[in-house]
Amino acid sequence: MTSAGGRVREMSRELGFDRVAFTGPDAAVEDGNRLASWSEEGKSAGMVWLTRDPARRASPRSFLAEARSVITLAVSYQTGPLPPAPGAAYGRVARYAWGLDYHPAIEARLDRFKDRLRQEFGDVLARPSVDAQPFLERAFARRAGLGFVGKNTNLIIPGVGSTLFLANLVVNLDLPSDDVLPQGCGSCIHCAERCTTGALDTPFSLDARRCIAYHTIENREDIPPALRHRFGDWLFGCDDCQDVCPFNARPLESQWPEFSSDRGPGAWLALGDILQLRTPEAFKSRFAGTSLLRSKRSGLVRNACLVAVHRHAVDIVRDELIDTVRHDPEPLVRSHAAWALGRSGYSWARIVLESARGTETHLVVRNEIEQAIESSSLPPPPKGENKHDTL
Ligand code: B12
Ligand code: SF4
Ligand code: SF4
Repeated sequence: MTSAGGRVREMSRELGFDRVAFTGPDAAVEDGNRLASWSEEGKSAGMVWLTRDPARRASPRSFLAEARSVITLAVSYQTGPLPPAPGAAYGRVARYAWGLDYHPAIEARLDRFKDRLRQEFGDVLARPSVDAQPFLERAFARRAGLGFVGKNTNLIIPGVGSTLFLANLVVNLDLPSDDVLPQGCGSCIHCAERCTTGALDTPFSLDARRCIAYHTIENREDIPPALRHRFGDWLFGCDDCQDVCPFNARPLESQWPEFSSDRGPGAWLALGDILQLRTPEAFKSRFAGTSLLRSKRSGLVRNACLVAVHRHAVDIVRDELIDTVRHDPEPLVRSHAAWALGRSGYSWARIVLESARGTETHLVVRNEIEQAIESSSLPPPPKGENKHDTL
């Protein structure tokens, strides 16, 4: 007869998860301390929600008091190689967001998983989690031996890679804990070398203040000026530290149609289209059902301004940028449009900035315009200024 653990493993495969492993509810206590010291160092940047109660994130009992085991699950979102950019005026989307938003896609399968557990084991209590619960998903996955945590802080599963989503079911069933996997990075430091902003200067500890993924997805404010010229092509998220990882050289392909590019934004988005999204409604209807909603309209349009400079596309999206600096409703966005115009080095851009200075009423934006006018007398950034430009 198949054991309870064996049956749960079979179910996870039948429901399309690529890997499964079990651990106990108290496995990640130390990781809660890690989270606390990480945030004390300031590395959580503006993600206050993440660091409010580290001990709570390390214990699934906070959302299921009867928890006896954690079923940790992984599903690949790898859907083939990066296609070439359709043109210069395009920004890159991180791979995890190419298809539909992963939360509802995974939650639907976890709901079916819950039903199957009840059919098999009777009145089982099961609480699903994909980001929605305060839960250290990587820590539990590592403790369960689902994979190991790499120096880039991602969970890596040998034979799968790290381009995977994690999900969990916390249950009141007793399941046998799996063995922890040995750390597999060895002397490799490719991810830290590749990270253009220095966010991985300390291995295993990402500094979100310097992370492109943090700024392009989570940061609702200014991109720090000192980092702006290091963002490369990234419009939403960043895959640099995963693209160079040897464990992603032959990744496991995703079997989930939800993650395919033709269901979502895909790898590249036209900057001109993004720069024209003037209202939250227009943004929501363009990106409904995708992960891009997370950045909000103002975040994505702000990011597009930066990418236009990196891809030497300011002249191509000239009309859209002029309209943005003059008419975008958010000061945040107008500021970044001014920065982009200032960095472009075009004489027409300087004229636009001078006229915007005359009409701009927001003090912070006016300062940004002043600085942009000053920097516009400098020569434009040479092609390839960013050593990782993919142009
Ligand atoms: C906040 C968050 C972010 C933040 C901060 C990321 C970070 N590294 O902390 C930002 C916005 C930057 C981000 C970016 C990305 N994210 Co994110 N993010 C999260 C979220 C919601 C919480 C992560 C967290 O708690 N961070 C705090 C730090 C301190 O915790 P941690 O990295 O998880 O590490 C803990 C343990 O792993 C352990 N640990 C870590 N290293 C080591 C080393 C040793 C030796 C030991 C003993 C322990 C240990 O201790 C840590 C603290 O408890 C999780 C979902 C969740 N609820 O867990 C998704 C999650 C981590 N993100 C995910 C993804 C896909 C991404 C991106 C790839 C998206 C993209 N392409 O832009 C990038 C990857 C950037 C990177 N290099 O990490 C996936 C990761 C899958 C994977 N293979 O690991 C998750 C799990 C979402 C999911 N359900 O699939 N993310
Ligand atoms: S996601 Fe990008 S910026 Fe963030 S640590 Fe990885 S390479 Fe660096
Ligand atoms: S690139 Fe190298 S050091 Fe970084 S996570 Fe992958 S194996 Fe580890």
